Amino acid sequence: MKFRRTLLGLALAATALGFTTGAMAQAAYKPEYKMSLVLGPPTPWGMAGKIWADLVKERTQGRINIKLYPGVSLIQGDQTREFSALRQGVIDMAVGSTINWSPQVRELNLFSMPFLMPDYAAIDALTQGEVGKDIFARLDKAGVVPLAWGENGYREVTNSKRPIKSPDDLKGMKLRVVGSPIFSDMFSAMGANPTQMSWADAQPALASGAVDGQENPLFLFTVLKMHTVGQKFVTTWGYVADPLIFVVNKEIWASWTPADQAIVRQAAIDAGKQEIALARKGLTESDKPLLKEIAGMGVTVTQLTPAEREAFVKVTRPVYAKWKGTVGNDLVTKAEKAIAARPK
Ligand code: X2X
Repeated sequence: MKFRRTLLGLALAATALGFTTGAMAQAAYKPEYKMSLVLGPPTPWGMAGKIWADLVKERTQGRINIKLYPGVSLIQGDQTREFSALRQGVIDMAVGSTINWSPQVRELNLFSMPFLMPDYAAIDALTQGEVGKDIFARLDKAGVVPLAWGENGYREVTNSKRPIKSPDDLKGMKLRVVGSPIFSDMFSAMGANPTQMSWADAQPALASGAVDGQENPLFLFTVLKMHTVGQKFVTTWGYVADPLIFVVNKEIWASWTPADQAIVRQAAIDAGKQEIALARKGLTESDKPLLKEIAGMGVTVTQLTPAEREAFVKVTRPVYAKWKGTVGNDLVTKAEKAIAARPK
């Protein structure tokens, strides 16, 4: 009898304790978490955020409630400040592009090295392999909690002037480029006239003709109807693809129970998988329906032959060599090996 009473007492104490820790943790949760994104739904990038937030809400029964802030509105559209804002807690979580965080984490420039990743299997060989783990360790050290990979995609060049088939066609062309210096280096090496600006500034600049062209994944072309702002020429050259990374601010992460951390992590992994499929839709099928859709908008779509592509590879080799040192020789060599060994 005495034994039974002790057991009961223990059980009651444990329940009370469990209740208290649960309630304390609960109290530390914010009513709403702020997720930063550059592109909102219906782009694949925006869907990455939405799917993640929806899964988390559902699986935590609303304990973790996330609001999307597309257009990097928490930092007034200045996407190159997103990583610092995440670290400082101005932003609670984000699905961000490797390009936008590379000013703070130089290793992320790996994915922007010209013609490093010839196909989707090459991207996967990096993000899903040892290189991906190295990059996550680096991000952790830089002060955020990395959870999963997504994809913005292959960045193809569009312009209002002429079909681009060779570096000569780029001569003097004024192109908007993202805020990482490797892009200015590449486009200067190809003979173009690159100007760095945020995506928020790029849209009016395209509309007014202040710039002749830009480069971004093609779903953005159709979502924004870029042919209506004079973008009549598209060249698919697959020179660079930017992955997306799902991350959480470290203090926010630490405020969640281990069970909720596991839910948020798994939801990011699931959302990333779904989103990568969306990002590749229309581009991985053999007849590339997305290119047909763009051609149907009255746009000239130029698909480079291997020989034409090679001319661009050649003029950007010095940029590759220079940035190999900046990114880190060991990491780039590891990436080159992983790509060479990818399943084809
Ligand atoms: O600014 C861009 O071009 C965009 C939307 O692709 C990124 O945020 C990297």
